[in-house]
Amino acid sequence: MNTNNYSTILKLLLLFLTLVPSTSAVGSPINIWPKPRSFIWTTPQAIPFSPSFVITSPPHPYLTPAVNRYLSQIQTANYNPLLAPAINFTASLPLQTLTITISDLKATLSHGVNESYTLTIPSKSTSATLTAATPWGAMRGLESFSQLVWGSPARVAAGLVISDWPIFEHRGILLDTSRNYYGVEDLLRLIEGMSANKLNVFHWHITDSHSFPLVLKSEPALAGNGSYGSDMQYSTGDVKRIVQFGLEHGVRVIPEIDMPGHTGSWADAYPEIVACANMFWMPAGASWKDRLAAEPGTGHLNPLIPKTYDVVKNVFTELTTLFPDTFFHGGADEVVPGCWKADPTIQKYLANNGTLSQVLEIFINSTYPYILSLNRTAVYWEDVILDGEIKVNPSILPPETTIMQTWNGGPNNTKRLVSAGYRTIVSSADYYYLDCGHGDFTGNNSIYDQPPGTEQGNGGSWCGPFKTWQLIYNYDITYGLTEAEAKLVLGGEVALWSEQADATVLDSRIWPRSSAMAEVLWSGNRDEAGMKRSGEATDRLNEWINRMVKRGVKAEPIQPLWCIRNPG
Ligand code: CP6
Repeated sequence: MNTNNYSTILKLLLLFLTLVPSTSAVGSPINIWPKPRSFIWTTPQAIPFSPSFVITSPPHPYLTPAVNRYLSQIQTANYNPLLAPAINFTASLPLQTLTITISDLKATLSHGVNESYTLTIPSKSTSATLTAATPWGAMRGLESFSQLVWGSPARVAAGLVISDWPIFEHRGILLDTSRNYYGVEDLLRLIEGMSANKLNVFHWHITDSHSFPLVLKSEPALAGNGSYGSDMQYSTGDVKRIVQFGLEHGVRVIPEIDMPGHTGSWADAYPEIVACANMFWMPAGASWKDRLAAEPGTGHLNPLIPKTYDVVKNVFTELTTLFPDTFFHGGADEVVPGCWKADPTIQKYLANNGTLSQVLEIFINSTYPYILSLNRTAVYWEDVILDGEIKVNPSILPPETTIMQTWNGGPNNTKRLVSAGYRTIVSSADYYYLDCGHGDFTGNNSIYDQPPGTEQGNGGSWCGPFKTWQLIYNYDITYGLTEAEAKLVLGGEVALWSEQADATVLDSRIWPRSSAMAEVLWSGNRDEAGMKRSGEATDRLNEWINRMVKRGVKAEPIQPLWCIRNPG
């Protein structure tokens, strides 16, 4: 047999071995979450660490702290898997070095940055290598490496090559810090968990009608009067810490200051710029549609008052000094007729044949160019152009400089947005809303005073049903799109709205359900044969939950331990 044939057969064998799933009642052969796009691990082995194990990398303001963090995590590792991996602990050389090489050290953490990496851990060498295009790819590779470490004394999987890169560039979590407050440590723990799951966007829904916790030097009254109290605010120092922490974990922080709706809390500082701020629940005779979430007053900024723009521009300008990311979320969801209609200046405008949609257009036309002038890309909720009585003409929001985020209507709305040419972020409420708590929070005793069948419209159970990890895992965010349309889907975000959540439930509402989305957006939800990989994913997710818990993230269980010990 000539060497050519020999190597072809070897390649086929490698391919075969990587394609055949493990069926034995031992741990999954590769317990990395999200599962890598491709790996070769022909003879599963594991090697110990030398006491003087080091990770070498080019110095970098954010990668270096990440390297130090992973090194100390490995040095103190004592993770025991739920199921022992079927791996030979044959006598082998201890690992001395993990050498990181990066081709583009200057790449900044931004949308679309190259996150690919190749990790090689030989079984008969004292050195492993991690090559990446950027520092951010190196962070992803370090995370994979850390998940290959287990046992005490610690060993690392060896004899393998992982080549890995994400399917979607935008993989995020939205957290609402207005309805209930979260401490800075909670947000840092969230970012840490995100990075471990290779999620790269923290969409921070900072403000809403309930409270305005962000301290701004240019507008001190907003948080001064509109927060829940001086102990429930984010100072400039807090924000800097969160953004810095994000950079050290490869997680972008995108701020959302929701407007013109959802601004009731601004009225504590500036009652004159907020319409219907004192409208409690709903005006007499209005339908429930005018009320939306349980709010102190649904509160919409008044687009017809010049002072509104003085405040908004101060907010935008200061935000660019706090948040380096080029994406800026301008909100624009749930602008409802009842609010603006209750305001005398807007009533006058309507009496002169103006429409509510024109009022919104005035607001967008006065704020959108300002966002662009600050070198930011504007992200809006889909409501601004789709459905509802109040929406703008899409021509004022060109797809070249606008990104839409969908939450209504499942795959249909994604299709509508991308077919109109918009780059789209998918946060479908039917799949990706994690906030469902326990029952009615509107203060409306609907279970007692509503006729049967109308509870939904009265806030009785609008957040339900609870979204399971399987529902999230099986959702395909490009369902029904053409190939060209699918290219406009940037990725997805799960959302934790906080009417019924705060730090006491943060970890368990987020994890492991966000891990489900994290894997789908990184490497998909199907095996090599094109079938949904639910069984294999369940075993690996159990292991991943266990590891997250050991690392201090209180992910909730998905099965009894019995099932884990008796797989298949
Ligand atoms: N707050 C804001 C919310 C919601 C949205 N925006 C929301 C709406 C419906 C459900 C859950 C959350 N609470 N500002 C919609 C984007 Cl089911």
